[in-house]
Amino acid sequence: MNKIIEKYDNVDYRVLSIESCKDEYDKFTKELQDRRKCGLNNEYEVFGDNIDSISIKCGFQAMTAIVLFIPYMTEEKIKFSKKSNLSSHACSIDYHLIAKNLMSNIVMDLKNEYPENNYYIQCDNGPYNERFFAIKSGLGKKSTNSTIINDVYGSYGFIGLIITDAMIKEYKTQEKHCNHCGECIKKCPSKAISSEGIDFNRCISYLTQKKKLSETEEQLLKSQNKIFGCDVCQEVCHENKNKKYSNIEDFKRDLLYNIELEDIEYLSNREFKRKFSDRNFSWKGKNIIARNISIGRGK
Ligand code: B12
Repeated sequence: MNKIIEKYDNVDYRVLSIESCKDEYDKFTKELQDRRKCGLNNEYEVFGDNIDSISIKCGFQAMTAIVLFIPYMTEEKIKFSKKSNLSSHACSIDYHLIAKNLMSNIVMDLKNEYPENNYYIQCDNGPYNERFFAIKSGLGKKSTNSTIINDVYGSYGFIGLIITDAMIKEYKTQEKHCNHCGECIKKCPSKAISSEGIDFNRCISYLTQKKKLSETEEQLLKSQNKIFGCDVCQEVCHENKNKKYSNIEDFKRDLLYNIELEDIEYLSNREFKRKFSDRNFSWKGKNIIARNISIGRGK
């Protein structure tokens, strides 16, 4: 099994037995549900189903999670990050497509070795909380700003899950935490981060996606001039210094750093979605992206 994934040398990975973390996962998701009942969640959070109910939806009993760290930062992107109005996770073609492609290839290889088994892949969209598995498997450190920090690539990576009913030997490393230096707390433009963690309802990344903004939220967006996503807490993080760049070709090609109003104002929403169909921000639609550009320009 390890040989199969090691073939993909541009990613890091761990293998986790679902049984070994099921109770903790179910406890964690119960807490998510309770927060939701109190209205403390936001609309994009994963729902908080427990392992068994996810298994029922997927149609097989989850036994093993192969947890992948898929790095996306490149030398070129980091140079442009300050001048770009898209965050670095949105400059390449849509990471959902890149991750799905990569994981489908791994699953094809796994099927050759374990043909009888079932596989489910997830990157971002789906019922599982991905950071939980990344932390529990030791794939990355849990950090004050919430991002998962991988030892090799830092925090600039997507998490992918391959869930299967195959029993695969665990490969995990020690659970770790960042050193709480407090730099992300100090530098977060919206003061969303504290030693307790992050209040996502204040996070700039969330505000770039939120439908209706208050006057104060608009001011916050204006100060950053980002139209989709935010990278400040990762940019200031010491753990991201001297880390390896991504070698995945798909993250290096067709880079897009800025969208201006002139590029989109004459497009209908449908045309906007078609024009940017291979970008992860297209699902937000033209109006929200145009609104964010206008806010950045001071209207
Ligand atoms: C919704 C969402 C958002 C929302 C946040 C809303 C929220 N409340 O989380 C918004 C739009 C703000 C957002 C922003 C970003 N996101 Co986002 N997001 C998600 C999504 C779809 C669900 C997250 C969720 O349910 N959160 C609920 C909270 C409670 O959990 P969490 O923060 O994900 O993870 C924590 C718990 O696991 C927790 N925990 C709590 N109790 C316990 C108990 C135990 C035992 C353990 C082990 C852990 C644990 O520790 C984790 C870290 O704090 C995930 C993908 C997924 N399906 O999981 C991507 C995901 C978390 N996002 C991702 C990314 C890349 C981003 C951005 C960097 C994008 C950008 N540049 O703007 C920012 C980062 C902001 C930040 N500082 O974290 C990546 C993270 C990769 C990484 N290296 O960490 C993910 C995993 C997507 C992916 N497939 O790669 N995101």
